[in-house]
Amino acid sequence: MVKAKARSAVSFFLALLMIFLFICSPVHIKVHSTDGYTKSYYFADGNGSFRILRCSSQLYKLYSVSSRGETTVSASESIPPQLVSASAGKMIIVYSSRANTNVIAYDLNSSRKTVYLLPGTKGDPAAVCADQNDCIYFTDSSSSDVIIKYDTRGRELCRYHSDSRVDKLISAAGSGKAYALTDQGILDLDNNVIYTGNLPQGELTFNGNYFSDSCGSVYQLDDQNGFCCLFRSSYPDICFDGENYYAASGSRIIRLSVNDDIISEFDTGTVIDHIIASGSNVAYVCGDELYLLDKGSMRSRSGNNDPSASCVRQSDHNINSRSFTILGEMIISDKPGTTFAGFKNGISHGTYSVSAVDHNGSNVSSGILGTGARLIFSEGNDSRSFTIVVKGDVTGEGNSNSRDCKLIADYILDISRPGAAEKTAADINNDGNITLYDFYSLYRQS
Ligand SMILES: [Ca+2]
Ligand SMILES: [Ca+2]
Repeated sequence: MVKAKARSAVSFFLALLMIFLFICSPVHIKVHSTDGYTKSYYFADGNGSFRILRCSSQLYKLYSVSSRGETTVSASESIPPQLVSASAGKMIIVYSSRANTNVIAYDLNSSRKTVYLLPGTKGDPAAVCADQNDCIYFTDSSSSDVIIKYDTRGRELCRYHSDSRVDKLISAAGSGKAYALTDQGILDLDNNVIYTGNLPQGELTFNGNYFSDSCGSVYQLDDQNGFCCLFRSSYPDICFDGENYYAASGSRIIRLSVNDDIISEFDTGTVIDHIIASGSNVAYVCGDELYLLDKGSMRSRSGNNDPSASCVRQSDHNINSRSFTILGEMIISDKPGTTFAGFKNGISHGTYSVSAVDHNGSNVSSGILGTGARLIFSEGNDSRSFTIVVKGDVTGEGNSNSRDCKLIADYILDISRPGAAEKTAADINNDGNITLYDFYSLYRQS
C-alpha cells in the first residue's frame, strides 16, 4: 500500500517534470523532410507567425508556422524560383518561363496569391517588391539602374532612373511606399529623396514592421518617418519584437534593451544560424529547423554588450541635406511644423546617431522642432551640434503665426533683441536685416 502510494507519487512528480520540461523547452519545429531542397528562406508576417519557403531546382513549398508551433503547407508550385524577396507582409517569387518574367506574390497575412506576367523584360531578375496596391517594382540585370513599375495586369506604369545600381527593392509596412536600395543610398521612389546615412549592409531580414541587416542594425519604414535606423548593435544577427532586441551569438540568444544593455540570455546548446521576430514572437533557425523561443526560459543577466561578437562598421561623419540648408552650425528649414523625424530623415548623417534638444533645452525624441532647438550628431567621442532655424518661427515652437509677427515688430521697434538663430528666422527675404518687409511678408502668410 505504502509502496503503491510512493510509486504513484513518483509518477506524479515525473509527469510534473515532463510538463515542466515541455513548457520550458523551446517549441521544436521540424518542417517536412528537407531532402532535395537546396535553399530555405525564413519570413515573418509581423502578426506572430512565421513562414518557411523550401526551394529546389523543380519546385517550391511554402509552410506556415503558427505562433503555437503548428505547421501547415500553405502553398506549393512546380516552379523553381529565381529570386525570392519579402517586405511589407508580402513574399514574392520570380521565375522565368517562355522568355517571360513571371511573378507570384503571396500576402503573408491572408495567403492570397497574385500572379503577374511582366512582358518584355530582359536579363535575370535583380530586385523586386510589391506595394500595398499590388503594383510590382522590378529591376533586371541588363539595366540595373532602372526600376519599372507594373500594375497587376503586367502593364508598365512608369520607370524610375536611379543614378546607381539597384541592389534591392523594398516596401514599407504602413504606407506600402517603395524604396530602392542602391550603392549610393536609399531612394524614396514616391518623393525622389535619397537617404545616404545608416545604410543597411548585407542581407536584409523582414519581420513585418521592421527589418534588420546582417551587420546588427534594425530599421523601420513607415509613412511618418520614411526610412530610419532604430538601433545599431555589435551583433551581426539581431531582430526586434517591438519591445526588446534579440541577438544571436554562437549558441546563445541575448535580449538587449533599447539602450544596448543585456537583460537576459538563453543558451540553446546549438549554433544558431539566424534569429527572426514576428510581432512579439521570436524564432531561431539551427540547420534546417526553426525553433520558437520561450522567452520565459531566458535567464536574467546584466552587463554591457558582448565585445566578442563585434561587427565592424566603417564610420561615416558626413552631414548634408537636400531638404534643408546647412550653413555653418545652423540647419535652416523653410517648412514650419517639421518634426524631429522629419529633420532626421531629411539630413543624411552617415553613421552618426541623432538626438535633439528643444528651444527650452529639454531632450526630445519626437514632435515639432522650432528655431533655437538643436540637433546633435554623435558617434563615440565625436559629436557635432547644429542650431535649427525655421524661417518665420521666431518664438521657437516650430510654427509661424501672429505671435511671430509680434516678435518681429518688437525687433524692428528695438523692444527686444533677437539671438543669431531668431535673427535668421525673422529675416524672411534673406537680405540680412529685419525690416517692415519681413513683418509684412510673414503677416500675409500667417
Ligand atoms: Ca512661432
Ligand atoms: Ca529681411
